[in-house]
Amino acid sequence: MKLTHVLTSIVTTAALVVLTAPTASAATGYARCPDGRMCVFSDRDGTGVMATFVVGDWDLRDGVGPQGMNNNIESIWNRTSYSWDFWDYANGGGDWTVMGPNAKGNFINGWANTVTSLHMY
Ligand SMILES: [Ca+2]
Ligand SMILES: [Ca+2]
Repeated sequence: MKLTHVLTSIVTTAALVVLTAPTASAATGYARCPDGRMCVFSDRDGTGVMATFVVGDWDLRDGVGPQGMNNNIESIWNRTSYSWDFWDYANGGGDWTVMGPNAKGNFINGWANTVTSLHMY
């Protein structure tokens, strides 16, 4: 149990360092992702352009919501407590995959740079 407490303390301290960084732009990679959001990234390992979602986006091609992410997502971090669906086509069409709460990582080959819609359920 003591070891568990030590590890928890280390994680908490690290989180505080991020939160007290001088500017938000100092955060890089996955650390940019706010709690309670689905974060998607244009490159692997949380790098590149980041877009965040509260409930999702039925069409990443249109002018509503984040721009430039259609067929351009290579990694994600689900910081919500819900599962999310990701689809190849707009409006929940085509092949789909599910990312559970706290899922974090790179899309495998075949899913990288294919997502056109995503939604929490
Ligand atoms: Ca959109
Ligand atoms: Ca697509």
